[in-house]
Amino acid sequence: MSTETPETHEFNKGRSRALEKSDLFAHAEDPVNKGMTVQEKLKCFTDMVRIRKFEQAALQSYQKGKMGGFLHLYIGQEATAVGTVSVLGENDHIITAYRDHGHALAVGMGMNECMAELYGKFTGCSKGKGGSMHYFAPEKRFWGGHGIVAGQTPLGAGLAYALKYKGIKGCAICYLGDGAINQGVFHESLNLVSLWDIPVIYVIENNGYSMGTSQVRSSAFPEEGLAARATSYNIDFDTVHGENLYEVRAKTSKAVQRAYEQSRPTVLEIFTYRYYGHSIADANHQRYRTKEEIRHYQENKDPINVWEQILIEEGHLNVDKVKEIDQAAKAEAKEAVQFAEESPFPPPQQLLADVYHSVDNPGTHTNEGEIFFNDRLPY
Ligand SMILES: Cc1ncc(C[n+]2csc(CCOP(=O)(O)OP(=O)(O)O)c2C)c(N)n1
Ligand SMILES: [Mg+2]
Repeated sequence: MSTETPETHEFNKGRSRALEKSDLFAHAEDPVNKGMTVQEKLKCFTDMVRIRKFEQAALQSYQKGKMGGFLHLYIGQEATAVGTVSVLGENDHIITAYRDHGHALAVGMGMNECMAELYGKFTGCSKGKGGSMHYFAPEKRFWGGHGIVAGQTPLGAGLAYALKYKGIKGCAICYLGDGAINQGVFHESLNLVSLWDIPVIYVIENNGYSMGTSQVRSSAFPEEGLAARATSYNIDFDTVHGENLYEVRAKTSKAVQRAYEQSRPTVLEIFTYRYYGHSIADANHQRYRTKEEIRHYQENKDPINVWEQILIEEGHLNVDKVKEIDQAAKAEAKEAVQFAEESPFPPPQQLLADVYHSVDNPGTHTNEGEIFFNDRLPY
């Protein structure tokens, strides 16, 4: 069977027409964007550049054989993590799948702890025992980093349920891929969060592919998109052009307000694209999509370039400043590589630690099922 999938390309072309100037500013006047300070706008730009430079450095190290395991790159999708996280408040939580580097840096995790984790070092955010797919920072309300496709979707419902149960005004964003939407557990989650009015936002990061299978070949969907499946559960939904940070923020913010004010869930489908293969092991990714398709996204829909263009138009950025931000991020990533290389591996006696909370903390077991959360949340 040919691995060429012309229908994929057609689909992607359909949703990926080159942007016009009016597209760039279509959501600039949304209250959440109008109220942005210059500093906040530049922070979003810097955060996206940092994610990209971090991953480019990680890729180099991987190719030099410095790390093992999986490495799923987020390059091309940066505005989704940065845009969605940038509208969240102090009681909001996030959880995602294995393509998690972007979300981790967006919530403020450091490059050092993230790079060291890739190297399997004890200074990593999961003490070197999680690797690329299992970044965690509970104190930043980031709950991982999950390898089972859609496995995070009931957990996301649980995070939001806890907020409601405790009477806290907040929400949880649960990210999932386009390949995860056909998993039964996602549908069970949708049913419950609607039935019980749970303030969760499911963000489908539709990058067009589930490993080597295009989205059009794997999922039935109506004209309105994958997110329209939410209507079966009486849940509001929207679609988002993921290359435009203004649009990501505007539509996420609407969903956050719905969660805060009505304790209702939302499904958002964010159209995006990954430039690299599914993981670094996917060396054949140019056999299930064309070079032209990849180039089309890089040239016309790159989230960093689009935001750069917007900020230059608005007078907040110029070529020199872009260079400066770029170089600083590159230097930060280089230092993180050095930190990771110089860090120790976990001692063998730590192998079984951090697997079960009740094993590490004997005597704390109760039937309430809340131990882990109770001593980590500030409320
Ligand atoms: C339950 C389960 N089935 C299969 C796999 C193997 N697998 C890992 S990633 C993946 C593709 C998921 O694609 P998508 O949800 O679109 O996320 P993306 O990789 O594009 O971010 C599959 C099938 C898995 N990890 N878990
Ligand atoms: Mg996908």
